[in-house]
Amino acid sequence: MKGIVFITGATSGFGKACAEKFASAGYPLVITGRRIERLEAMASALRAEFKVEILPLCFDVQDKRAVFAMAAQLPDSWKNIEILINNAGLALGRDLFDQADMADWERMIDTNVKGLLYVSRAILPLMIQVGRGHIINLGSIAGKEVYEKGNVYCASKFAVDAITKSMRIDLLSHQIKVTAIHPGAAETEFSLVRFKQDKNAAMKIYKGYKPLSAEDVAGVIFYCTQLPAHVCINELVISPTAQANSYYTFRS
Ligand code: NDP
Ligand code: 8X3
Repeated sequence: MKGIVFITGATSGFGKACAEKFASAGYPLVITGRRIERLEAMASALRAEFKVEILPLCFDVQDKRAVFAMAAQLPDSWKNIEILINNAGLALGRDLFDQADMADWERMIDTNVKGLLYVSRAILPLMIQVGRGHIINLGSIAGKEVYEKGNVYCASKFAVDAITKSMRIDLLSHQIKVTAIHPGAAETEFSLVRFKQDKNAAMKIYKGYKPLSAEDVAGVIFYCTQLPAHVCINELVISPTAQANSYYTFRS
């Protein structure tokens, strides 16, 4: 029997593609997000297509109480969590530091940093009890190099990078693997969210080259989880071939 995969931000993009990838390989899944109608539709579709158990859970990762209540209420049969994919996250705005909306800053920090911390702390006792586990944190190339108007989004992903490294050290004695995945430009709902539903601004990001797809990233995440117990990929930076780093993208 395969261990359970717990995915945050499973209603869209990388999280949804991970849900499909792991379900197709026979893993039982906990899929989470704030949009309950999407979670329920996905759960029905994945159960029907792949004959796997799916538990949809609706909560906001920013809400510490809700996160810990969710973990406390997990039915016993859903406690054998082997893989946690800390994927829920967002960018809001692309503005100069002195002009950015501070409410956007707060939401990015609350979601990308504090949300990841809450979910990890809530789920970790289950992994520690079983004596194994693998945590995958979604960072970004924005957490490797700061770019203009990236300010707090970049900072939140630098934090994910640092948290991943310190988790790996502090969880050594529990033999829990910790991996950071740092994608470059990938076409998901990410830019629509960042530009607050402005479709033109969102589409411009992906013009003139082939961005990563959610499935590209999910495939890499899946690969990282399939290695022998003594092998851990610490981090991977993945970009479209047309993108060298945060500054250089070749557009036709
Ligand atoms: P999407 O916008 O397609 O998906 C984001 C997911 O996060 C959604 O399922 C959303 O679910 C969930 N989410 C957002 N806020 C919350 C919250 N407060 N509580 C619970 N769930 C939340 O984006 P991506 O798939 O592209 O992004 C996934 C991760 O990858 C993010 O951490 C992002 O920063 C990172 N990333 C993305 C890149 C890209 O170019 N696309 C590149 C590098 C990293 P719901 O709205 O239902 O709550
Ligand atoms: C998303 C990639 O380059 O837009 O994390 O910051 S980027």
